[in-house]
Amino acid sequence: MKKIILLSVILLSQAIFAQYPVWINSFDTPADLQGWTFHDLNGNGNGWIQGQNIYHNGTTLTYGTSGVLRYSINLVPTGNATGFAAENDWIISPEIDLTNAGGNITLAGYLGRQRSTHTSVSRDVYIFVSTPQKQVPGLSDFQQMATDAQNSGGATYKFSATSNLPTDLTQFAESLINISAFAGKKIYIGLWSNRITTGSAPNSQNINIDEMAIFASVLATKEVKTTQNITKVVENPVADYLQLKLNPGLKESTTTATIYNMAGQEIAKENYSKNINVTALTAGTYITVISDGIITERVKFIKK
Ligand SMILES: [Ca+2]
Ligand SMILES: [Ca+2]
Repeated sequence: MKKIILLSVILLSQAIFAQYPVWINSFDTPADLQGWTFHDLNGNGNGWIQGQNIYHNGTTLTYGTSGVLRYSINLVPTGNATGFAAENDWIISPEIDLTNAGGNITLAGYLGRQRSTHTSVSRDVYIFVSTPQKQVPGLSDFQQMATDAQNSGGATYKFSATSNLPTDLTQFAESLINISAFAGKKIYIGLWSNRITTGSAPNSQNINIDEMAIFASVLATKEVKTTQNITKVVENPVADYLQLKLNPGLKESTTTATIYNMAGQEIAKENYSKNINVTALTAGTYITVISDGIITERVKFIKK
């Protein structure tokens, strides 16, 4: 449902562009936060976590059923985290590879609120670009970005939901950020726990993020062709069964194959197997996203 909303928005506004998924993190299980780095700088045991969404059911705070990336100063069923006034917690993503992404690149976030009194749910998004001089950022790089943002009147990139927040607190609002400026780069995303009460979209501390995803209108393939140890289609075009030579880095038992058509619509998703049944597909060109949650690759194939 979420991706359909995203696609409909993009298709309406940019009808001539297909949107390919470049990176998706559902935050559904603890494994979805592998590679992310956590910092609880005020040391109160409260920080960013993967878990169930929190919402107020009218009587009490309770857990929902969605796996989310959550930041909460509220305890379930009641109360506030000790020391929340001095919260200073970061989470930093693993490397997100946009070297094959071009055109219009969109970072989508699906935001949930924890109380109906929270009329704005927003979060500054800090993006570090990997360079040959500094490939992997440190916490201080993100702290500097946050300081620079505060000194210059606000962060450049921001997840924000206000009037589109669903009344049903177990549902999520879509927020889209144009990150086309990062085409061809390798980036890291950092989120802070900071509460900023000024500006048009003040940061709120409590937030449920059901999913984050990056879509691009153009996928280059030159990198794919020149890189060793990468997933390939054994025989293309494909008749009934898509067979892949998997990147050895992928953990086969947890790898999934998600097939998209050239309009960027998800057609099928299944666990990886040696013979992926594609008999139901109509003839044409497709992209399959192969991911074990840590490594994600995209392979184009033609169905006969
Ligand atoms: Ca903390
Ligand atoms: Ca989720």
